[in-house]
Formats: sequence, C-alpha cells, structure tokens
Amino acid sequence: MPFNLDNIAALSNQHPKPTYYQYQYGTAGFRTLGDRLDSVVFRIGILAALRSMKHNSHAIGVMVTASHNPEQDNGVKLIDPRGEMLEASWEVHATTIANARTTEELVNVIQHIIDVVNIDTTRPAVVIYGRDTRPTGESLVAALQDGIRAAGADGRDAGITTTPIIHYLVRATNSKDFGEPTEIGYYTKMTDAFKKLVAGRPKISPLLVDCANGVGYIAADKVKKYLGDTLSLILENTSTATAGALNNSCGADYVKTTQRLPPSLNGKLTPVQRGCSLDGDADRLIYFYIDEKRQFRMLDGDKIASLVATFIVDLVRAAGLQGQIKVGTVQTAYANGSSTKFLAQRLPVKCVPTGVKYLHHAAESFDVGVYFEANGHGTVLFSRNTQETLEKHEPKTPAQQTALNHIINLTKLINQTVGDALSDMLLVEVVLAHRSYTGVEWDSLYTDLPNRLVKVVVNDRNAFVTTDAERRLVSPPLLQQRIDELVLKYDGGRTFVRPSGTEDVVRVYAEASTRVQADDLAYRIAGMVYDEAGGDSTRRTS
Ligand code: G16
Repeated sequence: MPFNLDNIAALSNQHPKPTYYQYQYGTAGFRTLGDRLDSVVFRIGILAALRSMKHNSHAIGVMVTASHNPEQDNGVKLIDPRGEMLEASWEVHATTIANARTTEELVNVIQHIIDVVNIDTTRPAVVIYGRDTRPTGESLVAALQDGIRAAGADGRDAGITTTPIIHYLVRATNSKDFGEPTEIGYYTKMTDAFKKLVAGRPKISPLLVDCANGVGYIAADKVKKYLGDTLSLILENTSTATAGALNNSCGADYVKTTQRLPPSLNGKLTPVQRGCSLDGDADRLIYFYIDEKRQFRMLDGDKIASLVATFIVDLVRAAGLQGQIKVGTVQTAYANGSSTKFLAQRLPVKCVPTGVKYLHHAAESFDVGVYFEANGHGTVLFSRNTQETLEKHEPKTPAQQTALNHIINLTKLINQTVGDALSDMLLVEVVLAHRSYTGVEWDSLYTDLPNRLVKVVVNDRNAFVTTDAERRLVSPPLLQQRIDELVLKYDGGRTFVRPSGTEDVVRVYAEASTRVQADDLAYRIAGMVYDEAGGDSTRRTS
C-alpha cells in the first residue's frame, strides 16, 4: 500500500489522542503510563516510515519499552539507520506529531514534515520493531503496526526482545559488513568473539545474573546456551510473567540507586562471587559482590569504564599501536569524583549531559571512545579510521599479534550501537579473566566517594533548567546560589540538581568525603528543591 494521507486519516481515527496529555520526546523517547501511549505509538509508526523514506529506504528501528521505569509505565523510541539514537532535529518532529490534537491536525503536521524535510513519499520504507515484557506492550505494538501499515511501510516484527538487539538488527540490516541481521547473528557474533578472547585462560567461575524479571532474562537465557561451558550464568529474577515483578526491588536501577543487593538475592552469593544486574530492557549493567566481611560492594558504570578503558589502553600499547590509536572516555555529572580522577590521570575524559545520545556523540570524537553512565549504561566505539588501522597493522612480534587479535575480537564482542548489558557483561568477564581479577581487585582501582541520589516529586520538573553539562542550575533563580553556599560546608562536597528525562521527578546527586555528609547534603538539597518547587504532598525519595 503506497503512502497516502487518507489511509493515515482513516486509521488515526482509531487511535485518538487523549485531550489532557502533552507529550515530549525526552532522554529516551516518550515515556509515561503505558495506557496513555496508544496514539503516540501509532504516530511513531508513521514517523519511522517517513524517516526511512528520507534515508534512502534504510531500516529505522522502534522499541516499545520504559526500561528501568515501573511496570505500569511504557515508552517508545526511534533508532536511526546506524543503530544510534534518533537525530536530535527529528525529536522536534516526534513531539509535534505526538501532540496533534485531531486527525485533521495530524494530517497537516505530517504534510508539514514531508515539506520541510523534503521527503519523497514514493520511496519504500522499512521499520524494525520490538517490545519488552510490559503488559501494555502488546496493545501498543498493535497501534505501532497500524501506524506502519497506514504509512505503507514494510514492518518487521522482532517480537519480545531487548533494546540493544533492536539497535543491532537495525545496524546489521543497513550495513552488510556489521553482522548477520538476525537474532542468531547477534548472539553468535558476540559469543564467538567472547570465546576467542577467553581461550587459554583459566576457567571462569560462575556469574550470578539478576535479570530484573524482564526481557533481559529471555536474552540472557539464550546467551547462556551459546556460551556453553565457557562461562556459567546463574539466572535470577526471571519471572517475566508475574504481574508487578519487573524492576521491583531488583535490577540495575534498584541496585545503583539504593546501593543494595536486591533482597531476592540474599544468601545466593558466596563471598567474592561476582553478580550483576540488568535493567528492564537489558541496556544497563551493574556488577557487585559480597566481601569477606559480608558487606555489599557495588561496581557501577564508572568502575566498568575504568576497568575497560585501561584494559584497551594496555592492549593498544601491547599491539604496538600507541600514538596511532588514542583512547578517550566520556562521563556525565553523575560520575563519581574518584572515577574521574582515576581516568583523567590515564586518558582524556569529557563530561556531557545525561542521555546516551550525548555520550555516544562525544565518544565518536575519539579513536576509541569508552562511554559509561554511572548507572551502567554504556559501550565502546571504535572509529572507522581505527578499524582500518587495525586491519592494516603489521605486528612485529607474536605478542603484538596476540594483542591485535584481542582488540579486533573486542570490536566484535562489543555492541557498538548502544549500551548493551549482555555484551558489556561479557566484556567485563573478558577483562577480569585477562587481568586475573576478582571483584576485589577490580574494586580497588579506586575508592568511590560516598554518594547519594535522591528523587523529588515536584509540580513541574520543567521549572528546573540546567547548564554546564547539567552541573549547574540556571532556573529557578537563586537556587544554585543557595546550593553553592551549602556545599561549601561539606568536606569534598559536590552536588547538582537536574530534571529527569524519563520520570516525572527532579534528581539530586551529592557526594562528600563521608557517608553521613553525602546523605546529609543530598537530603538538604532535596528539601530546598521541594520547598522551592512546591512539591507534591507525597514527597518521594530513594
Ligand atoms: C535512560 C537513558 C539514560 C539515562 C536514564 C536516566 O535510560 O537512556 O541515558 O541515564 O534514562 O535518565 P533520567 O535521569 O533523565 O531519568 P533507560 O535505561 O531508562 O533507557
């Protein structure tokens, strides 16, 4: 069926926009309660088709997920032809199309986008889509399919799957040399590289994986089969069909925010055994272990970045490529001050606002860009030039050849399109195996400054506007000045306030030289935010 605005109008009447809601394409697409998203998802199907037409019929991805958010939330985001987040200029189109009040207005908005972007609607369009395990996902995908059909596009359903797999499928469909564009292609590319990287190393001890009761379980179970006895995965929190279980007191966001072991894992880890948590769509990863004193120790995105970046720097040197390949890292304001210090002593470090799209973009400026948010979302990018350098390099010794092979296998193991909890997990396991580290040695790379993340429910999070990579507030007026005065009273104190892009809250981060001070600083700033913004009577913190 060719693109036709009458078809769109007819199907749009079955997906009316609720009058009350204003939607905004935020940090990770649209996110709100799942039962508010029918019209948005229908329209995103149309927008994805238009984007594909604009990009010479290359496949565009759509993922229906709310990732770390509570189970009743859902969301939708678009994935660009190279498997990256949607280009920023189209976020505006997404927001406009989502907020058209009537079918007539929607048709006008679509025509406007076609005109200003100059889209040839006679071109074919391809849209690859998937969803996580949320209960609202099935009906939202039905709405998405209506949108794709209304726009005359070829829709390819990847079913219930992880966000990083959709990113992989989009890239592999559009770039033939990236990998086979199937789920099997994804698993074999990653696990084959892993097996080569750990060949000849001592047997790796079993790893416990908290699957957050989400789609990560389905993917982790497949990875487990592909790995065979190379690495034994013990899968926990696997109840994908239990109502209310998703991300509930488990998963990467719970572990990072509460700095605790999920209660469901109590007694399941022996001292020093490694464990890790995925989030609701398996794009984030946090490691942990219980030390000899039975204390919980967390190894977050900053620790992953430090482990991985220094490993790659050493491999580049061992391959005889120092001077030709420069490794850099990208962090956000949430990065623990100790991690920034550790990394900055060894390689360049950039700070950007929260959101994978910012980190990914900044990482592209390095030959090898290692980016991880503290919350465990990240990956490593090898530039096109670097890939060519690796292919052309002629090692002078067997040791250089081995190091070169390792780097080439890392480019295959790592999902370079986006943060991928399972690929990142295997990457961590490779580095630990090569370094002969347990969690203890890894943890001792540096000591985290005590920190606390608090969320505050306010009437209008948009009243909070930041600058300087979200490290300072420009609005509400004078609040930053009061924060600056308070933070001076704390030894090693650092704090910032920013509106969340995925939840209706304002986040407060604080660190200081002691736990008591970090907590005190965070809760005092949260109090200021609450008072300033006329918070909801149910002040919610974590
Ligand atoms: C999303 C983004 C991440 C971001 C996180 C929290 O993660 O992809 O880049 O760090 O939200 O964002 P905020 O603090 O603005 O709510 P996910 O895993 O939920 O897709």
